[in-house]
Amino acid sequence: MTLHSIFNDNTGDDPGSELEIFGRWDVNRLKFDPDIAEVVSLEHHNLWNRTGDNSKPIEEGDAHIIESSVDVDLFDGEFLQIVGHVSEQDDFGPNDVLGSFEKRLNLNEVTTGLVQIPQFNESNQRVNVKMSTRVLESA
Ligand SMILES: [Ca+2]
Ligand SMILES: [Ca+2]
Ligand SMILES: [Ca+2]
Repeated sequence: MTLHSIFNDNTGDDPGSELEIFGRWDVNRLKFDPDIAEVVSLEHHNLWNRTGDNSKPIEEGDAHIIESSVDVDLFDGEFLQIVGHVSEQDDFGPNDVLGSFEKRLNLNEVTTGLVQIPQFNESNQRVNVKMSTRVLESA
């Protein structure tokens, strides 16, 4: 899995030409444990993590390049979970929550290509998160 970039599609009503972006993106390997009837986490990887006081200014039309990758060995009966959220820092008031994303894929649902992530948007402050999966068949 690779988290490629966060693109500022529109600065909207935010002051200046940049959005001040922060948030977090994680990948987990999960399995349903029938003994306790709960989903348990087998592996956890953080791909990106920035707090509001360390936000990344992104000019409208530009992308913040992240290119953070992780290899996960997924087995039958397990799930790959992608969890992320993106917010926008403001000095003059509460920060803007642009959106969050959560997806669970089983072994058959993981394919090579871009992960379909809806555009994040709050008050016309719009960003696109680009992420992809590459499947390497086991020998
Ligand atoms: Ca804002
Ligand atoms: Ca700004
Ligand atoms: Ca701002």
